Amino acid sequence: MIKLHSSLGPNPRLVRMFLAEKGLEEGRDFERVHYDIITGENRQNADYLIKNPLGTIPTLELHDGTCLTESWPICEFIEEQHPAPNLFGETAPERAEVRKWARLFDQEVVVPMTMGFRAGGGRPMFEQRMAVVSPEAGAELSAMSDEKWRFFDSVLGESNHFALGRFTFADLIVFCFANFGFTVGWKLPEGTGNLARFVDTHNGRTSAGIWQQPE
Ligand SMILES: N[C@@H](CCC(=O)N[C@@H](CS)C(=O)NCC(=O)O)C(=O)O
Repeated sequence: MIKLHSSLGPNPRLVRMFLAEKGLEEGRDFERVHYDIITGENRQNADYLIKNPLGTIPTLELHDGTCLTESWPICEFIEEQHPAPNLFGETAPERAEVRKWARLFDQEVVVPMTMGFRAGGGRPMFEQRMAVVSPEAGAELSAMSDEKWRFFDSVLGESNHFALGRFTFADLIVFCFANFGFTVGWKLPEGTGNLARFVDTHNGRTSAGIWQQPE
């Protein structure tokens, strides 16, 4: 059975939600192997570092031992293996649209938000394991990401979908990083009522139950 090396956090949960959206079940279609990232188990386990030299989670380990890393490419792999329901677009222009929003969000929100978190609230956990910026720079990065959350709120408008007028990977990544924020005490920035409605709506998805599960 394929193995998902998983933990707390938005990236493994993004992949788990994606698997759930595809109707793939833990225990039946894949095995989940849990790592305690609070204690840094993922960066101390020599076997895991062979699978993913960066030590980050998730990794998808295939039947033949091939290890795929980085949550977005893992999701694209799953999409190719399990095309229905479609989550990345049916045609090349549709896929470009979905990837455009995912790429913008990944660069403009995920990078500053996660760097800001590691330099602020996440500092005790992260400063021993990677370079983190100063608390002041972290606060600036968090402010930059909040400004981009406002941009995403404005482009969302009255829709609950960033691309193709239906649920896609672009919605999934935004939903997961909002939920990650909530788990670490972050709140949607003021004036982002569209995103609040978007999160409420997608909370109703069966796959979103993953955010309520203890690890
Ligand atoms: N770019 C990677 C990021 C992976 C990542 O940072 N994962 C977090 C969990 S959400 C992690 O491993 N944190 C613990 C650590 O870095 O030691 C991806 O898309 O999968």
